[in-house]
Amino acid sequence: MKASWDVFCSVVDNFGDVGVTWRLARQLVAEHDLAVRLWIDDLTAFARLCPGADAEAAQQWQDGVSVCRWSPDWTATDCADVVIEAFACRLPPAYMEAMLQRPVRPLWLNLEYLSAEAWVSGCHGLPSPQSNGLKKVFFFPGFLPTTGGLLRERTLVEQRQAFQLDAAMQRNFLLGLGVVPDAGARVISLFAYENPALGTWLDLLVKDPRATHLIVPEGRILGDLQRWLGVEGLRAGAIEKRGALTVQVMPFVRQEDYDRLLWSCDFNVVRGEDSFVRAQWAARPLLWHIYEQDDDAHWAKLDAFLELYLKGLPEAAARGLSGFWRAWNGGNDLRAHWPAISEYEAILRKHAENWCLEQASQRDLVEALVQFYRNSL
Ligand code: TRH
Repeated sequence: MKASWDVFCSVVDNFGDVGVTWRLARQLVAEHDLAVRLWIDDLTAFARLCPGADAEAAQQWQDGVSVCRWSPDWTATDCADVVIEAFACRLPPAYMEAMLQRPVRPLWLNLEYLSAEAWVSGCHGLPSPQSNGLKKVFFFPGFLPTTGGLLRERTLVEQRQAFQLDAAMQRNFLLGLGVVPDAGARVISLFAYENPALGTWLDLLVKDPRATHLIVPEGRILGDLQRWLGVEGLRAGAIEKRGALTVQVMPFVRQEDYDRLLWSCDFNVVRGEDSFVRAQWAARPLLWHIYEQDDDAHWAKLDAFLELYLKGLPEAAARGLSGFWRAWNGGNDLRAHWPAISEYEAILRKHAENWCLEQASQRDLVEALVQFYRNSL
């Protein structure tokens, strides 16, 4: 019999929680043939990433995953062999009771947020005995072999490489989104949180000798973009031209298409956790708009990643990239940093490919989870 896995996801805000768990659940089914239920408390967020989904259904099948609405009034259900509590969401008390009653206790894992900080290696896989007698294990994604690794589908890198070698496929994909960049234009995707300094970068792109086509999925950055453009009611479908810069707003697309968009671009602005990882698999230079934390804990995370990522880059390129990332995340003027990124574009691109291949040579997160379960038996 197939092992059963329950993945619990509480949507705090944005799309990262549901984005990560949906990807994880699909991969458990597709690559390991497991019986997976994904419990989500906000199916409207899920339906944005998986447009065929029903935001009202108590249960539905999507890509072989049983997607279940996690409603506040919990109906008793059997617990699975493996229980994943994503990002420390709290399991329903009745479900925990079922875990306690089970003759063979399930493996209970808390899947943590991604961080490149050094302490992660020391905490990955640590058990935490609970007062009710159950034991929870902390499972940390990460960039080093001493962590749980990153979500990466088995053939992802090959698919991405084939796509990037095929100019017609890229053109057709963009055409399908209604995007037709001018010949030779630099194509950039922009998926970020609010940033009042956005205009300082766009001003440079307007005057750049090279044309830029900026693709902006609908979302939180639109307010700043709108202010800079001096227009109102900016929404999907809008195309605005200012000097050498064309700005195009597009609708949110399904996760697979968002991947292809990242693969099609010369530079990707990404945020949070999942798009940040996907941009690394896209092997193109990127900017990470990190999710801001109240106690400023995100700065340590940003610097820890930069320390790993910048290794091997010429100093001026590394300085340009880290300056751009830090200025962006601080909401500061971006003009001093972009020229180096433009100048070192080819080097940054090669570096991004090397980084992708180095990361892809490590075990992926789902493989690591499945192995962890096997070892626990
Ligand atoms: O939406 P986010 O800002 O999510 C954040 C982070 O995960 C953060 O760490 C967490 O604490 C917070 O949520 C609660 O960014 P993220 O992680 O990149 O998730 C976006 C998801 O949306 C990702 O799976 C990619 C997907 N996506 C699409 O499927 N289509 C699209 O068109 C776009 C722009 C994104």
